[in-house]
Amino acid sequence: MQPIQWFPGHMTKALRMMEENVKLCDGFIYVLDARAPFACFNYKLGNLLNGKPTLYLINKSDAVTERDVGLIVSALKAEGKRVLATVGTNAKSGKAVYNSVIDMFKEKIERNLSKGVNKTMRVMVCGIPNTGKSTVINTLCGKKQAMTGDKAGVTKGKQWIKLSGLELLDTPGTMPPSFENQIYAHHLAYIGSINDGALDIQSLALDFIEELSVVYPNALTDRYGVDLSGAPIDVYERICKARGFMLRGGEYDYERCAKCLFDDFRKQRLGKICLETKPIN
Ligand SMILES: Nc1nc2c(ncn2[C@@H]2O[C@H](COP(=O)(O)OP(=O)(O)O)[C@@H](O)[C@H]2O)c(=O)[nH]1
Ligand SMILES: [Mg+2]
Repeated sequence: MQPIQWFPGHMTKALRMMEENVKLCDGFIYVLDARAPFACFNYKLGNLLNGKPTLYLINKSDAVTERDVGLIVSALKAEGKRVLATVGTNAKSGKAVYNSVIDMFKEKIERNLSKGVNKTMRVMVCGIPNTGKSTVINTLCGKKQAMTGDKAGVTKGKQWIKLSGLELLDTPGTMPPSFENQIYAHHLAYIGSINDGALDIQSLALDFIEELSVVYPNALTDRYGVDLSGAPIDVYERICKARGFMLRGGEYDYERCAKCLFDDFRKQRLGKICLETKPIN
């Protein structure tokens, strides 16, 4: 496996940016990608949310099977987490998220009321890139409401979207992905949560082919009509050939093939693929 690296300075900067907003919030909606949910945690930033109530969304649940969603929900619930499987663009999911968030604050709101305090709970949607945070914000509140704030640059304070009984920060809390666990780092690269520009896409494709050949062998054979014998590079070259990704002189166009492979995976053209139904050590 070709290691994926990241600079610690990025982590520190992202952390500093989030810390200020975290302080203003009573709780969080933490968006995970159902295709690699455990990779979506940044264990180094574990303390960031500081024990405040958090609802974990297993978003993009349409991209994996119901059975896998069930396994992920069970694994996270076993860790004592509040979990909900969602499809970010789905209005029904939006309603379910809203209800779960209200439920999450029930005790706190009652405690406040008994002291004569009527305080609106403030929530931030957070998670690593590309998990669907913006989509969830839009579904939760409707685009119209999200845009009703004052113009950027005019207002200095944070923009909050008012929902019934809640206020939602209108900007997502983007957390840096973690690179400690290289299996997770690879999964994040596959699902598109790590900027492709920072990656060696050809060696990534090779690693992806190797993993898929074991866990979802039919995904590659069904889509590209290739057999999986030999080494991952043999399969890679067979896909190049099957797709016509060849350069003049009979060379393989590995780059184009890699892009096509990840595009197919990310758009679910390889079928429903879940890379993690439980934590990987
Ligand atoms: N299949 C699927 N795609 C989704 C879902 N939620 C969001 N997306 C897509 O995932 C991509 C990233 O979403 P975005 O909200 O921009 O992610 P953010 O970077 O976390 O804000 C977009 O192409 C969305 O349309 C979902 O539940 N299912
Ligand atoms: Mg976004």
